[in-house]
Amino acid sequence: MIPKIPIDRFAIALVALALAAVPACAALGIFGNANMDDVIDEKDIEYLRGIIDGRYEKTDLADANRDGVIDEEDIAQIEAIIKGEEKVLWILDGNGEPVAVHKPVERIVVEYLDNAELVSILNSKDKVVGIDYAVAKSEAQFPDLAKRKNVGQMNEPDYEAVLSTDPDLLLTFSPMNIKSKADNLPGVDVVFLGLYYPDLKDPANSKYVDGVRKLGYILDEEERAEEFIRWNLGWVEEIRSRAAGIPEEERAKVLICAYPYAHLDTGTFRTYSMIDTLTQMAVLTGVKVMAEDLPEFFGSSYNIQVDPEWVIESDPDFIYLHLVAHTYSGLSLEPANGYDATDPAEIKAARDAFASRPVLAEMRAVKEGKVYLGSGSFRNDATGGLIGAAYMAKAFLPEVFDDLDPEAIHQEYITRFLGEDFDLDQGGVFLYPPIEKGDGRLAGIPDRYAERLAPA
Ligand SMILES: [Ca+2]
Ligand SMILES: [Ca+2]
Repeated sequence: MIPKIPIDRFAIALVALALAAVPACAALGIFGNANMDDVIDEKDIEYLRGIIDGRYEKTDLADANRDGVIDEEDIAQIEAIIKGEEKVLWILDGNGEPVAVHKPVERIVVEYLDNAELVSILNSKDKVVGIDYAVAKSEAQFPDLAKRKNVGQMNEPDYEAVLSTDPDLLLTFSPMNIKSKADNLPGVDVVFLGLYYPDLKDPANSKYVDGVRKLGYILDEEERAEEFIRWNLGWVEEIRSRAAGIPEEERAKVLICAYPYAHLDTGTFRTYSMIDTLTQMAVLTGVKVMAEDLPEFFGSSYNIQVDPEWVIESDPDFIYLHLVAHTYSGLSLEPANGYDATDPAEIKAARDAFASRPVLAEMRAVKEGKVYLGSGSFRNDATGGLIGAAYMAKAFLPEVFDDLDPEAIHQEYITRFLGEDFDLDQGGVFLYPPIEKGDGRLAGIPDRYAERLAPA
């Protein structure tokens, strides 16, 4: 679960972009990236020499060793970063705050799904010495990592448990409490990468992509990070370019809600604002999200509470209910979903319970069977919303995305990037009802349930 945070803390000042010598892209948030592009290389050394001899203006990331002066020592630091031999790497974290990371990093504690996945992607599973509650509960997804020391839920950390693993680095999921975590974990570098900001309107310049790239530098896996970023951005662009052809008046309307709020008759529903990955995924596919008409839509809070009356009046074409299997705060919720779920019976029962609420029965999406339940993995994985968007695209717009196979993208992510043997034809409950691919093959739940779906 994501707490509220202010979103306006983009601390990378882009003053440098006014300079002719600087390319127009978001700067890799590492000190030493003197020319403010997306890599640390020889050009930064040249740029730094230009600053020293007065030809170029100082940039925000030029002071590579952060000692307040720009001199030969910064050139030495950049050379060390290029060789992977730096003792300390200074970065701007996902909140735009400077953080020192001591290298080499050999022992890592990961919080929650995205960090566990990203460390796996960057060939560094062996360095994980501690995991949080959610990863420990996810044995099917993380057969190796789930066996590492479980330090508990990290919303309110057990600091002794974390310290008992003697970590060099703690990768935090939440942008909150970073300072108190750092204060309570002497000798441990606490880093929030910013993976929860995929900005699917402009993903190449997002904090998510920057976070992937930064962890590449921290773990000396820069090339692997770039390989993953290229793959990810390629698919995002594929989805975007197809959605671009949908005329405005033909855009399907989708209501996204958190399942626990939608299911329990609490008198309120929870939908999501534009900064939330769920909303961004849906928008990427070319649909209109119902929340976009709400005044809070462009606000800084992820969640927007709405009345059942608003939900009923909005009468969308589709309802998408977001599930969470294991929360960041250490709870396991029903229905079972994600990699570790194998039988869709629970998610089907959950859908039936929602659709049978009398107050909702007259909604078009309910009557037409266009209510989807989606796994929390889609919001909290390390793909920045890509996999969730691929499933949504196929569910909401099957004609536009006729030959897109979300399961194939998902399987490639698991096999090629996470490095796991997990087979989506055999296990996992990610979307219900599933996508029928023909010939008895399904995407979203294992293929063996195809018969159960067939009309009697
Ligand atoms: Ca650079
Ligand atoms: Ca310096």
